[in-house]
Amino acid sequence: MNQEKSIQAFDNAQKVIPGGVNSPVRAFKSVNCSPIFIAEAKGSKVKDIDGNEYVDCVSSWGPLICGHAHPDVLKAINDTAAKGTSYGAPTLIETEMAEQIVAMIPSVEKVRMVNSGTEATMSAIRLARGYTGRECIIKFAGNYHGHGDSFLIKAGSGAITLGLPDSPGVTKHTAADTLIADFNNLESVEQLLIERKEEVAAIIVEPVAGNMGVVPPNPGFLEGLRTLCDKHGALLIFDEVITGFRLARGGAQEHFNVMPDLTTLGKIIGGGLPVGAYGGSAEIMDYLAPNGPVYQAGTLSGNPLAMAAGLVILKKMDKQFYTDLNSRAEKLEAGFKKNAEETGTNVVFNRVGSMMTMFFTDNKKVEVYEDAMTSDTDKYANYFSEMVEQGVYIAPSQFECLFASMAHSEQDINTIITAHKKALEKIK
Ligand code: KE4
Repeated sequence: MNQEKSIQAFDNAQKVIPGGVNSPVRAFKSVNCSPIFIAEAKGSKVKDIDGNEYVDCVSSWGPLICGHAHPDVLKAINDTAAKGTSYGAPTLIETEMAEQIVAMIPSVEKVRMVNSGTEATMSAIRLARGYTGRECIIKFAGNYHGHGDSFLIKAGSGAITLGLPDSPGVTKHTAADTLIADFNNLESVEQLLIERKEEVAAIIVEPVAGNMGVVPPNPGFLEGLRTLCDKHGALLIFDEVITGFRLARGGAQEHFNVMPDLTTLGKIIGGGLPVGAYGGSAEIMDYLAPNGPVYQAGTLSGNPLAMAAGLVILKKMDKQFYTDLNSRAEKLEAGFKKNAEETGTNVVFNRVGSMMTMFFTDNKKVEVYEDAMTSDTDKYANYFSEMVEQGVYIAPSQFECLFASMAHSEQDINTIITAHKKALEKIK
């Protein structure tokens, strides 16, 4: 692939943007190549500024579950924008979005819109602390909940990708209130709850980890967290910024039938525009200002454009939607596993619904953070470059997800599987 313009663009960008990017993982550092600058996208394809076209498996890190520049989304944005873009006052479409989320997410009775997943998780733990009167939270090593100070301890996603799981700038007092447990290890959670008796306001978890690569909850893990929270008076927060609306209409909590006290959402809700949300029981949510004492606010929260774009997508999510989406993912899994076997490549492949990760590891399983950390990130970097060379755009990190999307055609699926096999053969 000729990427001269992207290379020059990156050089220019670095003069005025830290690292040349507005989010670290986009710098392609862990895959040892210069980042691709995207010019445009449509459906399942993205095109870079050198004119190269790729089948997209990143979906902007999850939001574009129906593909890029969906005509229905563009129409909704255009029609809404024609009437104005933001008022900083209540609008009917915000109520419509809230009603839609309440109808879809089983545990949510009331919901507050914000502008990113980070804002949603930051606000959810503040609400949990305010509601319980307690100060500590428990998170899991390798889980990523955005870049809020309380979460940049043993964080996943771009933080582990760059080897920065703990960030400077987070004060020791803040870090002291974040306790770290091990994903899929209930004993590690109970030990903290006993040690810090009655200090833990909430446990926040990615119900399916997506930010150390995809790591599903072991049977009983989520149920165990629910039981422990009830026993110790802590709130259970499901961070469904990735899994929400992706695993099912009702997200992971519907998929696994485990109900959290608070749910954080993002990505898919905005149809590609900046949105986050958090919700829960009316009793807990009414602790928020202006009804209650816990403060949270935002100039562009509930922005009409983002509401319009997101509602178009959420309203497409019926039973058939998930049947069709997951059948694409199943075909990818079957093809990837067959390729790995035929090329004799040692991998572990984890998939839940339409989110999946192939770990380059000699491990037989990846069930915990330490398993994911055995991955050969150099091998992943070579694999990434080969896939891009063949016109398939995957996450520039071993510790992220590959997403199937409704825009992936049969031909796209075959293109991805064929490229995958050639890439495995090339990097042997
Ligand atoms: P944002 O603030 O990036 O909208 O959401 C933060 C967030 C919260 N919770 C989960 C489970 C998340 O996955 C994220 C953000 N996801 C990453 C990719 N896995 C965003 C990509 C990036 O940082 O550029």
